[in-house]
Amino acid sequence: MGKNTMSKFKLTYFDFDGGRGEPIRIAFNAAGVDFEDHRIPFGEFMKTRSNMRFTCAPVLEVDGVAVTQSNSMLRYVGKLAGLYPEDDLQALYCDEAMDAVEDLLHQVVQTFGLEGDELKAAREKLAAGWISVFVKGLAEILQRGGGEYFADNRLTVADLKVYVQIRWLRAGTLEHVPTDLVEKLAPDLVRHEERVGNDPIVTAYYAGRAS
Ligand SMILES: N[C@@H](CCC(=O)N[C@@H](CS)C(=O)NCC(=O)O)C(=O)O
Repeated sequence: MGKNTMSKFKLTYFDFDGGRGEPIRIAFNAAGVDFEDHRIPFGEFMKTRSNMRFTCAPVLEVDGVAVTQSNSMLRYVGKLAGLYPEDDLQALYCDEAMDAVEDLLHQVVQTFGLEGDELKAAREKLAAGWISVFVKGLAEILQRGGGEYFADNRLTVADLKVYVQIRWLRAGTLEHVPTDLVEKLAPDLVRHEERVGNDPIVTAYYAGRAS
């Protein structure tokens, strides 16, 4: 069987241009494959999540059949788009970067829902702890890939996943996490964010979103 570009795809995720869903949206666009970009308000998610497998978003439906796990989806859509390495070792490098971002997200979400001094303390601990660990680790594997991309010496879905998260960390969305933390710890990741943000695959996606 070849690449499945004929199915009906529906991606359910939150209504913001980030998180686990965003790299999948960009990859669908890069593949030239139509998909239903089903964006749900957080309140609706909380009401319906008990009906969702693993009670989590995103969910990708392929011809009505639901699939979970964002990195699995990203690999799949990456293959449709030609943005996933065919070489096994390069695929391993690509997967490592994507899974590292997943692990980081699991640490970050522990601080959601906290308030006031408790939030401040948790976020400061997170910034000095897990965020620093992951930012430095990602910079290390970017160097292994040659310094510009994580795998295959070209843009892959790993670059899309890291780009979305570094952009988010630097945008100040995460209260009490300094926006210059990434620049201080890993300037190469900031250059990477700029490189990927200026890639025609990414600019084309956002140009389409704006119109
Ligand atoms: N391993 C899953 C994790 C999914 C996950 O944790 N999704 C988050 C949203 S990004 C979620 O459903 N969060 C709601 C919550 O934990 O309350 C994946 O990669 O898709």
